[in-house]
Amino acid sequence: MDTIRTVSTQPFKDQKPGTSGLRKKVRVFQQPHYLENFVQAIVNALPEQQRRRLVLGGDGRFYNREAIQTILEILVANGVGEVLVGEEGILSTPAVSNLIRQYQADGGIVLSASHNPGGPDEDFGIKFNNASGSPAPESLTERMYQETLSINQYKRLPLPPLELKAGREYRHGNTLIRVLDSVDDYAALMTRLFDFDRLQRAIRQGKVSLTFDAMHAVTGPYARRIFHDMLELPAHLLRNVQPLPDFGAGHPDPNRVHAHELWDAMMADGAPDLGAASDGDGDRNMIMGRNIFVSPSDSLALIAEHHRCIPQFRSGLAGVARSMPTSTAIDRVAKHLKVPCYETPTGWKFFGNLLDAGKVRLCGEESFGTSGDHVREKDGVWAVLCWLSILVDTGLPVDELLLRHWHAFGRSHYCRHDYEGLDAAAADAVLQGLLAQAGSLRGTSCDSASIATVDSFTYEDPVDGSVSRNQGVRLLFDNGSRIIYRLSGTGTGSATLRVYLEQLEQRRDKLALDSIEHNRRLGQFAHQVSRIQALTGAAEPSVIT
Ligand code: G16
Repeated sequence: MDTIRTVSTQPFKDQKPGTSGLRKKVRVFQQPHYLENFVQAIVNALPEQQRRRLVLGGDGRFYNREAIQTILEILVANGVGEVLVGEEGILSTPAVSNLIRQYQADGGIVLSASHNPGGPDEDFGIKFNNASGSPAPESLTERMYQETLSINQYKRLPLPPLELKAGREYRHGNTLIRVLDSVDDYAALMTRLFDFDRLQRAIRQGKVSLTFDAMHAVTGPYARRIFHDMLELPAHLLRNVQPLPDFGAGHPDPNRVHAHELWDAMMADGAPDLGAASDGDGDRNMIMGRNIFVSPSDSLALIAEHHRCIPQFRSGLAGVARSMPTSTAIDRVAKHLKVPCYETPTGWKFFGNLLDAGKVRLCGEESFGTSGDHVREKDGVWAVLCWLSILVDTGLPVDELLLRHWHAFGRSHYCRHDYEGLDAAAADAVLQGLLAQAGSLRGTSCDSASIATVDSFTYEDPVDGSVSRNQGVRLLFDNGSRIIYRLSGTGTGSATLRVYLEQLEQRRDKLALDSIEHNRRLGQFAHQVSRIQALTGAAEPSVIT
């Protein structure tokens, strides 16, 4: 039996977590000491009494298995009391969040680069979730980052390769390692939140049909268990449910570009009532109806509007929350429901305190994330079950639900222009330039609307009072339209500037228009006033969604 080794190391200067943990190319993580340093920094940042029990799992992408073994060796060497690890090292992000809460762990380590591609030349990531199952707040990620800057040693106990089969237990040093089935606890949680008997009956009787695309990512086994085994959805309606380390050479990002197989199926004759896809680690979701795409912002608003169809929310929504760039559709529903709607910066971690304090029960983001107060992560499979419940309860098809919603609340025509592959300093100059010319921008018009406010979004957490500045530059128009500029915090290479466009439409004949087309002029205006081309060289957005 080996003894604990103390390994000398040197800091890496680039281990500052972004929107959602540390994301880098696999080859960066494979450098000697790189992963080890970061894991030791996580441990160092945790007070002694919070090293009692941790959850560990990842989305199964390339390098997941090796990283799990390394992390276990470091956690054992540091005397962590117990580690609950998913079978074969696999857990979806919402499943990790659930296990942390269910087993009252002190936190968890999640391995994923989410919707980014996987493979030896692609992306990997690691993040820490706290005892409530929420991505670590900025105060904690900053502590971890500071640890990475001064680290000079880490501890490691070399272990034989551990067979990670559910039910196995290992005791090494002072640590008990328990291997859990990746799906069991999560599936059990879903049965407590939804009426499975009713959903199953509706599927069996052909009252509702669903096709789900797991994009060769982590939700494959979750979808098989929940949609097929439990809800009896025919197997052929589940697509790409075999998880693969490179996601089948695909890009596990559930949107109209990367989930085109699902998109085409839903736009074809005879499509099922509901189509859905999830991402690499199972926290994002895309929702479609027959011949129609539901924007994530609208999906959030409709779940709020129909929350009584969802057993989890039958007792009411205390409040709701959205990230700042997400459309204001949910604000109008919240007003109608007479519950508060909070506006947070981008990043699921900002919802944690609101959920913990019981101020909100439903949250969502434009970046295909939705979830409730059952976990502290966004939750793809859960969102699909919400939509299934709404369809079964209302008996209405998705397009009709959307139309009725827009008639009642107006429609936020919403889209996002991404400028990828930019130089980071040039991209930042776009934001600084907008703020510098705030005075002259005020009063400038695009069509009949003029800019009323130009500011940089600052968030003060209503629970702990912490303040987060520079969370995006906003151009707010006098008719409610918005242009938001923000730099992505999840990339692993060059900078991406995101420009979010929103126009509220109340005129009935304009409700069903294509949002991308409808926002074209606003997009051109956003491009010109920010001098993107002059500052970055980008003549047009690289992706429009
Ligand atoms: C992560 C966060 C989300 C956030 C998104 C934004 O998503 O978990 O809360 O909305 O990043 O990404 P960006 O900074 O690139 O705009 P995920 O699914 O990548 O973990």
